[in-house]
Amino acid sequence: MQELRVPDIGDYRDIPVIEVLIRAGDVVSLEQPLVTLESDKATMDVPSAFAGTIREVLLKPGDRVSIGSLIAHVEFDAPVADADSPTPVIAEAAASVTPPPAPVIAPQTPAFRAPAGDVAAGPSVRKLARELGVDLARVTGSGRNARVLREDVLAHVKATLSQPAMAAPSADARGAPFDILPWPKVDFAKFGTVERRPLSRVRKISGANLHRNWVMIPHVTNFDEADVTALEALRAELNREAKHGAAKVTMLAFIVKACVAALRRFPQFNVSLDGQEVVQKHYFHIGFAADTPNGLVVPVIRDADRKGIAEIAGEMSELAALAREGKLAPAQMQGGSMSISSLGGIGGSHFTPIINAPEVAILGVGRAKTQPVWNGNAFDPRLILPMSLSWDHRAVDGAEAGRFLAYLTTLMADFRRVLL
Ligand code: CAO
Repeated sequence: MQELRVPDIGDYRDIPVIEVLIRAGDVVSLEQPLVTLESDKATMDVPSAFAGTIREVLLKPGDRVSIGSLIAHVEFDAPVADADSPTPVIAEAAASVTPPPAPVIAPQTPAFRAPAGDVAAGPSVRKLARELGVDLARVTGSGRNARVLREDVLAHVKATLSQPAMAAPSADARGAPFDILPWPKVDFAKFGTVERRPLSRVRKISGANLHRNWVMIPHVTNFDEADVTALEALRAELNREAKHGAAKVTMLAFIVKACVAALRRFPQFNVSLDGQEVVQKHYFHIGFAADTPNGLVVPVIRDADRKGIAEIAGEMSELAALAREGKLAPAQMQGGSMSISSLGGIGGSHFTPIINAPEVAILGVGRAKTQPVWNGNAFDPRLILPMSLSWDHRAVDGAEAGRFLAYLTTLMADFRRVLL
């Protein structure tokens, strides 16, 4: 049987034990924290110097300890004979804290080390967090080096309480929580000059929506290419013929129309999931991602099935202008059947767009490029449009998605088929 005692902890005397982390019968590993002490400057875990079985615990919360105080009796598996045991680390690694000198009770001196999570916060803040049941790892610190202050804990509690109460988890909220690490706290100024500015309102809203959609929807993305040589020739011709002042006929307007035709043929893509039910839509409203100085918004072209190409192009241009001015009404961004995200005017080929819930599919459009295509006898220069379809695997299956995208590319290659 061995004694586990408090090692040299520097100039500290009569430090309160705030937590006892072991019980008789526990099997502890080397350096496993045994008790947590809290001085007026720091919180420290005392790790075990032995791997073994705890036979008796001689401390309780509230006891005060100094160097040499008995913590527990342990029946050890193997003694530690490492004079170079880890350098002591104190939890409060902030500038105000002086680390204690290296332990002197060699060779079996336990080292002091930061508790898991290693959040920078003072003892009184930790105490407050404990009393309020707040996990400090979840609190955003506003102090120097992201140190958590008293106000941060209170703000966290306030924010949590102001969230809508959940009497019982809904079907959508049930499930295992994500056991993920807290967001890294970095003092960027250590690496160079930086400035901080608040997120725009649009980015806050779109970011929260994108995050939810990314996490909750099982996305799959299919890639394909459409030969739009003939369609581009038609578009150019229509624009040449257009009266002065008429809206430009865009590739995107054709794509909207092709999506309507594909939704008609594959109505399982014109749905939303609502709990245990599928809501089948009999309307054809198509959203399109618009880039604005303040972030991404998705205006919706309503009843695109009843509108012609020129009308769709004109409406898109108006909605995109409203979006850039930040003047879109909420109703102009709701009710989509599916959405299109086009980077065709910017560049790039395939990408994986995030579904705009509660829709179940989104089409990503890349930049068309002239490419040599084998026609059986020779290579033909053809204008090839990259298309990426992300779809919700809860609502549709891979074969259906393959057919949907293949049909879209067929329509784009021969737009007369949209009439069929
Ligand atoms: N392939 C090749 N060229 C294309 C193309 C494509 N798929 N799509 C458009 N172009 C060309 C057009 O021919 C036009 O060229 P000209 O000026 O020489 O005529 C130019 O790109 C601009 O296109 P456009 O006027 O037709 O505009 P658009 O319909 O492509 O885009 C809009 C409108 C609102 C979608 C766009 O302004 C926008 O915001 N795009 C970004 C969308 C976005 O951010 N998506 C990502 C969301 S996920 O973060």
